[in-house]
Amino acid sequence: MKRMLVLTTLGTLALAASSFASNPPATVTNFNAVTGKTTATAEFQIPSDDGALGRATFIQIRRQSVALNNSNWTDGTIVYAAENTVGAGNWVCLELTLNGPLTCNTGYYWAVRTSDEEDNESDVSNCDYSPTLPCSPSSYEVQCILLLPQRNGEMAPPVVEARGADLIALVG
Ligand SMILES: [Ca+2]
Ligand SMILES: [Ca+2]
Repeated sequence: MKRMLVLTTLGTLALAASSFASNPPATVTNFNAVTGKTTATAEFQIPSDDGALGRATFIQIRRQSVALNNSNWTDGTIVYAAENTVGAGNWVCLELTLNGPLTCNTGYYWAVRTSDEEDNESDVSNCDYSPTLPCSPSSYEVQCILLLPQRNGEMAPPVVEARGADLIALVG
């Protein structure tokens, strides 16, 4: 009787592990783009994956002239796409530089979608409308502030792990 109980427990654990693996990361609900004249940054919390066991391992951010959702996600222009090494729950600040500078004085919608190590894609996040600033010379640009310039003697990655409010620098 005791041996049968052990086998039953192991079988349950194996089943749980395989169903976890196909779960996508949680949906980001606090995505915020910050725009300057021709530059943009994004801040949000890295979502968990498979409950409390993991984190999103890949991040993709897109922009579009209309609100982004699961149905029209691939119509958007990719502005960030990279592996993620930051743990779930941490805030990050990312510079959205893929596909070049933005057009000043233009309406843009922004959203993020993450995936796990098995390419399971999360739902598209909340969509943030952040137009670029006027084209006048006095309009500023934005960039992320690297609060941790060094880590263990090595250059820090281009990602900031901290709460969002202080992460955006105004430039120019
Ligand atoms: Ca997963
Ligand atoms: Ca915004």
